[in-house]
Amino acid sequence: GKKKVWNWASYLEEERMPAAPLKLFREYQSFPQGRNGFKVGMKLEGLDPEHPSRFCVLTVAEVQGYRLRLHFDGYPECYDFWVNADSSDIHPVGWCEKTGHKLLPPKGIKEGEFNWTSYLKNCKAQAAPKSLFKTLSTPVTPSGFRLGMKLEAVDRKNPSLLCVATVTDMVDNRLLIHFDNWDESYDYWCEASSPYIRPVGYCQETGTPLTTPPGYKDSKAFSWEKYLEETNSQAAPARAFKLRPAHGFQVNMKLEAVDRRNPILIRVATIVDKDDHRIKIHFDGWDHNYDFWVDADSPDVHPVGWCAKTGHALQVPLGAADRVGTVGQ
Ligand code: MLY
Repeated sequence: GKKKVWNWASYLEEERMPAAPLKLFREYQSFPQGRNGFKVGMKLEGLDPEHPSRFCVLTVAEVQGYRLRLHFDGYPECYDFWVNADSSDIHPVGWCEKTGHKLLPPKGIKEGEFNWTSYLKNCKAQAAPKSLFKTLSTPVTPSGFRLGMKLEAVDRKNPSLLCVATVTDMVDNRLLIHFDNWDESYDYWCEASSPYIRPVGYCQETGTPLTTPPGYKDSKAFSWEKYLEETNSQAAPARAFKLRPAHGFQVNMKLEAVDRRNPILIRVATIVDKDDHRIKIHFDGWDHNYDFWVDADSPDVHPVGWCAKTGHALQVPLGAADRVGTVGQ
């Protein structure tokens, strides 16, 4: 028989489920304004997703639709990762120097010996033009957060823990959260509206246990007042925290989501559960074992039609090609 190609409109009708409405998505999850102008081989600076406090020398290794695969210069391909073209995690060549951030050189080049001009010449490579990077649509509003300020923050790798933490970097409207006396591997970036950060005193007020810095003397009798004094630091002011309202996504809404296990792929997905700030994603046609929780504002979650609009392949439900819209059976 003749097969029609899979399409969202008939699929939604057949499933009798709604597409998640556009208004529920953040701007960077929704349909982009411009094109992805990045080309394979272009070099740039960006955050290491495994160590989000580190800015690294990266090369565009692959382009698909509005996404790019980034490669750490000098390192094996297994560390490559995917971002959207308008990611806040990437910056043009020279950005680190301009903003006073340490740039980790490519493997094999010593810290003090890296220089973009000669490196680009040696590699015969092009720096990704500044015009390709996201420029903030709204100006950065002063936030009340300052470098070194202390707060209570959820350890995202151990989400049951609320811990003593410090703002160790700020870029545009984002804060880098670091856990006191822990290594950088638990660090993460968030906005002032994040549900994962709370002002000093939140745990005491709510009767939640506070995880104190490892090795801190009498952790049982932890006092913020004493700790702030000892560390010669300030608490982030309570007014700086602007907890965002719960998202509006509902169970059964459909969307397009990056497959974490194979992030080159974006799949047809359904929301199967939710809490205030997260949704649980199910990939249509796949076992529920693969379902996973993701922040509702994740850049890996997109409205129905995003792949088609941006020129990205979309993985349709398993078996759909043989089942849906097949004529003459
Ligand atoms: N079981 C983990 C817990 C680490 C928690 C670190 N947070 C508080 C930053 C471990 O001991 O490695």
